[in-house]
Amino acid sequence: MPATGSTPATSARTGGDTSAQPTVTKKAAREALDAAKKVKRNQSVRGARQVVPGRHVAGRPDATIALTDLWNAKDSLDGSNKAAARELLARPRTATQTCSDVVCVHYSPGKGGDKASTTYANQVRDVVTKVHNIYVNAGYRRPAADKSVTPGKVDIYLENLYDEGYYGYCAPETKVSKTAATAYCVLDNDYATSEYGTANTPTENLRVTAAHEYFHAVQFAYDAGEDRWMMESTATWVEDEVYDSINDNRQYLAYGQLEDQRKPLDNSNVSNLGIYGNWIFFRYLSERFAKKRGDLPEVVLSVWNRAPSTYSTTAVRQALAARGTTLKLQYARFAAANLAPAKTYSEGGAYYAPVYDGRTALPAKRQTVDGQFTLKHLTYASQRLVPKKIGKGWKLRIKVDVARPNANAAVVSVFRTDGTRGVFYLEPNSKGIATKTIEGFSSKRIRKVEVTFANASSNFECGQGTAFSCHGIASPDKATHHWWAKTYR
Ligand SMILES: [Ca+2]
Ligand SMILES: [Ca+2]
Ligand SMILES: [Ca+2]
Repeated sequence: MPATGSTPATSARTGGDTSAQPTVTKKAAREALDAAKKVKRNQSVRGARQVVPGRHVAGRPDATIALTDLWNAKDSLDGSNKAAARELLARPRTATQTCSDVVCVHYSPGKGGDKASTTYANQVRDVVTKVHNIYVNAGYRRPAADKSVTPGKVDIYLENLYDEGYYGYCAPETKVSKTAATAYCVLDNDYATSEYGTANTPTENLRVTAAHEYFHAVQFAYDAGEDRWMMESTATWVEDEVYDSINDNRQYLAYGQLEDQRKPLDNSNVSNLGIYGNWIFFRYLSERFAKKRGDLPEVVLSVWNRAPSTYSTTAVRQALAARGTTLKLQYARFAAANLAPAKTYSEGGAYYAPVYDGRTALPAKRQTVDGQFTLKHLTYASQRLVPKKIGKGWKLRIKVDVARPNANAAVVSVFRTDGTRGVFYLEPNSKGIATKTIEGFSSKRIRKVEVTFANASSNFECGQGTAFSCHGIASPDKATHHWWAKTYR
């Protein structure tokens, strides 16, 4: 145990206030400083390194995350380290500004280096103003504006960010409540195709970056210390809500639970691109609970409204409870949805092909096969059962033993050869047992049956130094589920 570390192990079960930031240890604070230095001083990008499409460079920490971590840790640094943190968190210096009624764009006019054209600065002002208005009209808090530079307006700086390897970032600046902070943002001075490639036009890169980064500025007005996975996945989610036709966020799907369902949804490790890829979870909720406020689905707002008083997973759970449902049910249905993205998501035809964990072919004979999955919190797994040359008159009986059924669930999906699909959410008894019989289990009629288990455990012992919700340990975490499949007639 670190000598200076205090661990407020607040259990979510108590319903207590779990928003208070754990005191950052000196060691963790120095690590945050080193990470931020690495991020801000990388000068080797140009010519030597490709900037991948997206808001970060692959394999390096995201600038917003690194600076937010440093901001949260800065009070635990001393002496020269504190001064270094201040410098890293400082705003860029620019010559002039152009303002709308809500934001100011600061830039140095001209060409070359960090300079930007006045035409481009005006375009940035208009794009960010539009994004700001979409968020505010959708019910979100305005980013907390500073009181000094341009009182009441949010400041955006233009620099040649490509030199640092980024598309953009926002940094928290001044604490305005127990959890909220003001913010300023930095965007590239031109998004030139010679720097960022031709996958998107410069305007498209500006738009999705502004939507993503400005959402971080909004988030800081709720809780600048919120769990990273929720910060990044909702910021990546919102890109496609604001600019539906750019679709840049699809590139991250391979890293989220659509493809990697055994890595917990709330894994906030910065080297894990799943923090972006799990935007698919919020997309699922947005399509399932489609009610909009302004131009955006209200369910994600409902989650962020709860962020100041609790941590990510509990905020999601509470937002779903307010909709008369449970995280357990929705997480299990999300798991089943991901087996058939083209059938469940409005843009699912363009997503990745679904994956499964086990496949068993069942020939035409009386038999019982079985298996088990051990799942960590907020993960799922699926067993595929395929009829092999089975004619008429056969049935399939599935039995499951769901461990800890208060937080774990099983879903059976029947994929028919006519392209239709039946999804059956099983209701286990007090011992966790449930069954489902599929009549007419023939090769002609059934393409496959998927038995999916989901572990929606979402209680945490906070402040344990992990990369999960509230830096905590899920309690309970692992659950082992069994399944049996019997063919008979
Ligand atoms: Ca540039
Ligand atoms: Ca889209
Ligand atoms: Ca929080």
